[in-house]
Amino acid sequence: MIPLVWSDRCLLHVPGGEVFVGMRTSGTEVPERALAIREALADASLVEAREHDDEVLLAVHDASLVDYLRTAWRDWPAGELEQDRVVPYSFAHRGNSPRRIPVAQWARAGWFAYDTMTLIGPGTWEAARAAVDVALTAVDFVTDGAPAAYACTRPPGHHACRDAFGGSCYLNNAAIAAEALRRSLGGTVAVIDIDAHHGNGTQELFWERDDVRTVSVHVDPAAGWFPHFVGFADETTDANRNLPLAPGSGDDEWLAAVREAAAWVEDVAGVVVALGVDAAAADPESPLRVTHEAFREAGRIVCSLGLPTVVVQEGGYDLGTLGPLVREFHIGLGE
Ligand code: SP5
Ligand code: ZN
Repeated sequence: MIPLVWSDRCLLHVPGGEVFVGMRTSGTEVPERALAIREALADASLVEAREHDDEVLLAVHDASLVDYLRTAWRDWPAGELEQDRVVPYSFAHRGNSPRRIPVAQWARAGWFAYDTMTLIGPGTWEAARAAVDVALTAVDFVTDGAPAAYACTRPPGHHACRDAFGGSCYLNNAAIAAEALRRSLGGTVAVIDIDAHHGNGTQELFWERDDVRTVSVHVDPAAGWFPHFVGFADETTDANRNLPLAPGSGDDEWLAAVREAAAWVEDVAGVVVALGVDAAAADPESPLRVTHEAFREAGRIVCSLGLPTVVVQEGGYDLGTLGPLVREFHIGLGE
C-alpha cells in the first residue's frame, strides 16, 4: 500500500448543507468521507502533511480567490443574516461593460462562487488550505524517489478554477500537485481525472499550456450532468482530452476510456491521478455503474505506465463503499 498523506485539519470543513435549486439540502461532501477512506486503508503508512508556503498555490490560483477564501467566513455578517454559512445570491455574468468585486459581503460570494452548492463556514479555509499541504507533501514523497503517494484530500479540488470555486471544491489540489510535480521533475506531466464529474477546474487552469496534459473520464455533461457548461467531447487541444460517457455506462465503457486516457499520456514524466470514486454504481451523485473490480483494474492501468504517480482524492459520496473503492484502486496500483 502506498503512503497515505493525511491532515486532521481537512476534517474542519463541515459543509452544513448545499443549496440545490434554491433548497438547502444536507451536505454530501462531509468529513466522514475522509475517515471512511482512512479506515479502509488502515494498513497503509500514515504520513502527517507538512506545511508548504503559498508559492505553488499562487502559481495556480489568482491571489484574489485565495484572499477571499481566507477571509470570507471571518467577514461574513453572521449577526445580520440568518445563514450560518457563506452562500451567494447574485452572480457576475458574462458581459461587455465593466464590472467589479462587490462591497457587500453577501454579494462578494457571487464574484468568486459559480454555484450555490459550495458553502463556506468556520473551518472551510483551514481545511481547504490543509488539503493543499496534503497534496504537496505527497508530491514531495514522489520527487524524493517514492514510486507513488496518496494524498487523502478533502475538500476535493478538481472543480476549482483559477479565480472561481464550486462543485464542493475551493482550491484545486490535483492541479497544484501537477504544477509542483512538473517543477520538480521537469518536462511535461499529466493529470488523469477519473472522478465521475468532468475536471473543469483542471482543464481551465492548464487550457493554454502544453506542459501539463489534462484528460478526464466522466459522465457526459451533454446528458445533463455537472459541471453542465464544460466537459464536452469536442473540447480538445494538443494538451486536453475529454472522454465523456453516457449515463448508465459500466465497467467496459469506463475502463476503455481509462485505458485511452492512460495511453494518451504514456510519454510524460509524471502523473497525477484525480481519484474520485463517485463513478461507482452505489454512488448517489453520478449515474455511472462502475464496480469495485474496475477500480482495481484502473489502478493496474495507471501502474502499467511505470511513471512517478501522485494520487489525489476527489469525490465519492457513498459512505458505505467509498473507502473500499479507494482501496481497490490502490491494490491495482501496487500490483
Ligand atoms: C468533487 C465532486 O465530485 N464534486 C461533485 C459536484 C457535483 N455536484 C452536483 C450536485 C447536483 C445535485 N445533487 C443533489 C444533492 C442534493 N443534496
Ligand atoms: Zn465527482
